[in-house]
Amino acid sequence: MDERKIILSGIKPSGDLTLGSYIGAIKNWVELADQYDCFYMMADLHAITVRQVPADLRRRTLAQIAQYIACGLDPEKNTIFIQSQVPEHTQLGWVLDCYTMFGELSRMTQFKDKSAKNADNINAGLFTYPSLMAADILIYQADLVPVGEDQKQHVELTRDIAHRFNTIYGDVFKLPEPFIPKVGARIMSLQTPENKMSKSETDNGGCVCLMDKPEAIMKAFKRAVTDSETSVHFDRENKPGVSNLMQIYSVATGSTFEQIQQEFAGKGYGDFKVKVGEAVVEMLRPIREEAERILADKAYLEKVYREGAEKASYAARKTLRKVYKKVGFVQ
Ligand code: ATP
Ligand code: LTN
Repeated sequence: MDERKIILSGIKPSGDLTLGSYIGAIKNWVELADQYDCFYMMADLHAITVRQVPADLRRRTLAQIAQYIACGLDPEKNTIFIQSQVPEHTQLGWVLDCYTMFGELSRMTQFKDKSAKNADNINAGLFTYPSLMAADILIYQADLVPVGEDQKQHVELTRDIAHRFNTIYGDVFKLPEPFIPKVGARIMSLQTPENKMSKSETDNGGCVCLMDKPEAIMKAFKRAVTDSETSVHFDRENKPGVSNLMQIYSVATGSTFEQIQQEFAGKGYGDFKVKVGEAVVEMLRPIREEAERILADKAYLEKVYREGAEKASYAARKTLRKVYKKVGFVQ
């Protein structure tokens, strides 16, 4: 019997993967992969809470699988799957809808943000998004959910839903913990460093994608917004642009903030921005090259997601059966 602890995480294929999703989430998935039994999904069900072009959604879902693997997730060791191909998620999602309160969902920051940005399409799925996310996590009895800072609130709600259910029916669900990186939990836009770098907002040059070519990456960093001072030091409040670049550089090179401060003491922002760009180019180069190679092999990709869905479904069914029995559905 495999006694290892379990990880579940996922990303919506709502845009091309960004430096933010890599640093905030995927990089940690890769680092944790050896110690846990891991499930990583393409959250396509969650993606349609915002209107998607069907052909783009399909293309991005496949590209995302190639990028997960290229980042270092071995499909032989990790279960990599597409959320919509494991129907148990939606089955449990409905049950959990009935154990999630209107007030709780109304307080979710992501719901408020997305409603403001999509005022013409505030649909029920956008509202109940967190109960489906809770189902994603609880159905595998996950111990740990590695995500960026913005998803912490959803994991906390997942714990509340699980606790509520367990209080009524006994110990059905394990309570999961969020796993949030110390540096890079919230990478900001290079153009508007007050805002999170986000893959559905790639137009203004503030976003770097994993598949961007070196020239595009260098251009984005050279244009990155800083401030009117000249000194490279960490001050998130007053120097959001520079502090963001320091976080990115720290993750890409392994240097501490102090070492970065020393390295650039007396030098201008121009130098600093070029160095950050170069470090990111080198960090992403092997990922892009490997992802392009994998994406060309359609048969391999299909094998990965078919086997992934089978393994995921097998694990998910166990929890779903238990839940159906507990709530009183005829077996
Ligand atoms: P969208 O713009 O469609 O909402 P997104 O760019 O915010 O997408 P998600 O799919 O919501 O990306 O996030 C994928 C994972 O990466 C999540 O765990 C999220 O917390 C993390 N993440 C996303 N953007 C960042 C960021 N800028 N900094 C740190 N982590 C991030
Ligand atoms: N809500 C997440 C994507 C997501 C997820 C999950 C993350 C859907 N289901 C389960 C962790 C665990 C997002 O917007 N990034």
